[in-house]
Amino acid sequence: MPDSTDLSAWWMPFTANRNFKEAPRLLVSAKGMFYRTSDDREILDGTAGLWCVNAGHSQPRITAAIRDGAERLDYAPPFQMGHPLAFELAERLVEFSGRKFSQVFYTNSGSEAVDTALKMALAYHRIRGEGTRTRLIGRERGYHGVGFGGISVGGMANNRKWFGSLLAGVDHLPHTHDPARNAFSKGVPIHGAELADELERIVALHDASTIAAVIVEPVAGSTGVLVPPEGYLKRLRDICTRLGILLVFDEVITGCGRLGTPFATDYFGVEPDLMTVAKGITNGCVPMGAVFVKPHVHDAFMQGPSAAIEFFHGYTYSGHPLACAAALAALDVYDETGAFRQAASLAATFESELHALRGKPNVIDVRNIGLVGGVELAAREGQPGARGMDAFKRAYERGIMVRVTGDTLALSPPLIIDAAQIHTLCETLGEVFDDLP
Ligand code: PXG
Repeated sequence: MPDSTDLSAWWMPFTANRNFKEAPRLLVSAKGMFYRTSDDREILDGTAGLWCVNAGHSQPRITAAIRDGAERLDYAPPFQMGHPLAFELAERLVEFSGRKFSQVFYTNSGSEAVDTALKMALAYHRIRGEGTRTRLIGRERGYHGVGFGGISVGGMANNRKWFGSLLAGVDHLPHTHDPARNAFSKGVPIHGAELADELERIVALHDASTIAAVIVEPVAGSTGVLVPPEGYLKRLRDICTRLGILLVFDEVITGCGRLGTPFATDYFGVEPDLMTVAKGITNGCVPMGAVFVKPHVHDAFMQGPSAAIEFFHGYTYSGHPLACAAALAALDVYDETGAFRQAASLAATFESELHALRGKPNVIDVRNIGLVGGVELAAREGQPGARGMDAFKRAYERGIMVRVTGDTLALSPPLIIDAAQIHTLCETLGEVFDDLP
């Protein structure tokens, strides 16, 4: 194990750097459902890395595709140039979306996908002669990555308060967390569809003619797994449609099979105008994100002279050949292994194992949908987040990886998990809670 001085040069993201470097958790290899640590322990991956390795680690077909791809075409510029894999993948992704969307715009991360979608929404209205629509509406407790657009519409105070005045003209819907009515809901909670009507209140304040888009995570992940109340997303959709506001679903974690369907839009039967995707699109193996676009949005851009650039936006690595190779292989694997069906068929087991934690010390809520779970612990007096962090560390010592956000532990295992491994994850968490001060 390197000593702490060897670790100083990497300023780690979203990490208590000094605390981590005193007792580092180093992962040196991974295969299937397991990580291996630098002290040669096996860790059962309860989080698919960071919600991304949906087909399991070091998936041989994806690894081979990346290796072969690197040998064939290392890089190709995406501005006024192209390469075949990027087009092939775009077509496959459109197909993968059930042709709900007609185009994809590539980015390299979820944060970039979000900022791209927001810019697309603003430009869409302007192109159509509705340039007064400049406001963006997010939601309290939302997480949309770390770009200035994403943190502006996002609703997690710590991700915002350090960074100045952010984007102007942003407002927020209330979050949907309602433990008084919905604690220990299995799947979609019953109460709270009316919270979508808050959009009407915001519109009344600003006027619809000033609002470009509403962005929400269909299931909020980073804030601690908030499942949308029954009927909520449909109500948001109806209001947006009625008032000419674009609806963006941020599917960075809900996409690529997490709920047992290709996307949350399929699960809930509610369609956004734009959808942001990342993480599982390449099984987490190469950074990639994408914005999926409905035809009416895309077509609005395709009106001017054909020699004119339609959208002044893009990244050096948009549609990077290695990411495309990884994504194509990931789609093949998802398809051929029936990974999403497996996720769907394990969801009930996952739900009952997770809810068996009800009654353990300090457990104040359990939430779940598909292969996403959240277990919320009561905060220690005057120390929000401390009990959750302690639980996370103890779980890791006992050989399972979970995510912690505040005092909520989140589970989002690779879709290849089996029932016995689900049991191990939940049983181990239960043991951790039994001993946790
Ligand atoms: N949107 C959503 C909904 C996300 O969950 C992003 C955008 C940003 O993606 P990138 O690729 O830029 O990180 C995310 C990322 C957690 C956790 O602990 C979740 C994310 C990232 C880091 C931690 O739940 N999601």
